[in-house]
Amino acid sequence: MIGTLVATAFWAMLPAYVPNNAAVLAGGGRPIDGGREWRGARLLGDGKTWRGTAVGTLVGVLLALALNALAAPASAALGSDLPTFALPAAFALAFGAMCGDIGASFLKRRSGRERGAAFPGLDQLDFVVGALGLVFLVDTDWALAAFTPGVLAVVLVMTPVLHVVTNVGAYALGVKNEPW
Ligand code: CTP
Ligand code: K
Ligand code: MG
Repeated sequence: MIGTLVATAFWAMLPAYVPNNAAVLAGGGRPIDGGREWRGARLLGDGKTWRGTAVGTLVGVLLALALNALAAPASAALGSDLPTFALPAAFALAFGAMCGDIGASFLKRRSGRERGAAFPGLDQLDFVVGALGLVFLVDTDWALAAFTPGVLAVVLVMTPVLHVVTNVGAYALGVKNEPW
């Protein structure tokens, strides 16, 4: 039962988990804020770029489409129905995750944190709030069916753990500048 919930939560959130990691690999180029400042600090900072955001979103959507092709055999193996992703839901999960991360950078700059500074709690959940917020807004029926209360609870507990593990891993591999 809990195994099924964890598998479903991981599957449903994968299109939201991967964009931020893809952005780390693809980042660079023009910052979204164009270097603009607001109230004595950068609006977002050099860590939020057009290219990172676009590539991250695209990778998340493509991953959702790949999962759609695997949903039938994966559901059979699990013995439980895994969700498939309609295009609006796929886009909302991926782009919402990127927006949550961008919103967090806005808040970091407002609170005097430089690019790369940690903001415990926000760092681990910004993209979840963005992804779930946008997908419930854009495709409410799909979101209610995929994210039942049990799945939602697992997502909120599992995501911070996965975030810490992937970021420490990416830092150890030299892909990321900070382990958060
Ligand atoms: N990145 C990007 N565009 C985004 C998100 C991330 O280009 N929308 C890339 C940037 O190269 C960024 C790296 O991924 O430096 C790591 O992302 P993140 O940790 O979110 O950014 P930080 O550099 O730590 O900046 P911030 O303090 O604003 O979070
Ligand atoms: K971040
Ligand atoms: Mg960072």
